[in-house]
Amino acid sequence: ASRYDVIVLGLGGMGSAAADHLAARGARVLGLERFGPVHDRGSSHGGSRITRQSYFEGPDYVPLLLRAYELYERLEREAGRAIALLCGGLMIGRPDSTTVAGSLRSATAHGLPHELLDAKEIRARFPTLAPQDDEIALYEARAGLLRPEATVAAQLKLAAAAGADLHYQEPVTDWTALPGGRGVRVTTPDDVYTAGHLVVCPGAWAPEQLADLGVPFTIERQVMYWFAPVGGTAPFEPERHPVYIWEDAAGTQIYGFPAIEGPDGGAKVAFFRKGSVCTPDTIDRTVHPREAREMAAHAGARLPDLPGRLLRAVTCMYTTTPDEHFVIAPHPAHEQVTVACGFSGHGFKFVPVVGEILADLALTGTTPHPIELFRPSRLGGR
Ligand code: PYC
Repeated sequence: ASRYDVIVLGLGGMGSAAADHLAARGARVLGLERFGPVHDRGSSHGGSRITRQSYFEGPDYVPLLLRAYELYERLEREAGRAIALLCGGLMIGRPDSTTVAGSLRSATAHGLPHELLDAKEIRARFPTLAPQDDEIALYEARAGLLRPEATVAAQLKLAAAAGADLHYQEPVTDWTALPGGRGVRVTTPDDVYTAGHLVVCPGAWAPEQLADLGVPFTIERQVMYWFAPVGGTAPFEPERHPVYIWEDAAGTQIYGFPAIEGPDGGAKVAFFRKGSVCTPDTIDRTVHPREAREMAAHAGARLPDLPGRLLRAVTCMYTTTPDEHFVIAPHPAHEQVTVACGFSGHGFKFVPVVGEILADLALTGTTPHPIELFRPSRLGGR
């Protein structure tokens, strides 16, 4: 058996961030990943994720977002690759919608730069969009997109360069917190490892890896679609097209991106949180024609030129908590274990700050970042 300071379980967005931050601080780190590096079996693939600061999910997230923006810039510099594209973002809906009212609340509480646009102004500035007369938008110039695969690759590269051992195709079959605070023992099909601390970033494998946490996670199958816009991608290019989240009168949200993959790559759009319950083993990876028709109809009612030909559709998973807030905390039953999970479909923009928090918790037992909202006990957990 080999002994490490910290073992990181899972090397998706959050786990690769933890490995990066821990290794950079000089910890002897082992990362264990059930698939290969930068895979498409979990929740960190699909080419793009939205980033934004006027956060409709709650003003408490804003300080973490401001730090995440700094850390994403640092990651780009250190890894020498482009990750963020801040093309601007629109949060669209009726004035009293969660998307608009919640974003405005965060922008106001934190003095974040933003503009409010009425339907006429939206149509004039962004001619691909066709809002209803009673819809408005909060526009944020510093919103945009992040590239998830590039993020994970950059973090793995930096972690390895700082000395982390990263093992792929090696799932954790068991982990045990040793009595008397003597660290942890982690078992895989290949070996048994010990460490002073375990950081668990299980993504959609949370129900099996964190069964004793007592949090009722729901694993949801989600679908991302790429359409070739009618008339070509030019009006959808990021120089003139923002990312958007668009809530209708029934509360259904869609989100989408500019065309970032060249003239043949189309533009991505998806429903936000309209998934079906699954497990990582039972998820249906086939996207069915009726699903694509529903997406095209909903998107086409708002962006009439977007749904031309369907180019591609890919599934991924959300790990959702009952209140859709994250779980980031020391494990309540084991002080030598830290958990980060339940990102509920809105976590990727926080990846490097979560890495920083996990390194703080694993190495010092505490963090200066505000993570009170993310304690598992709020959900009836232990
Ligand atoms: O967190 O901005 C977000 C987001 C949009 C769609 C899914 N997540």
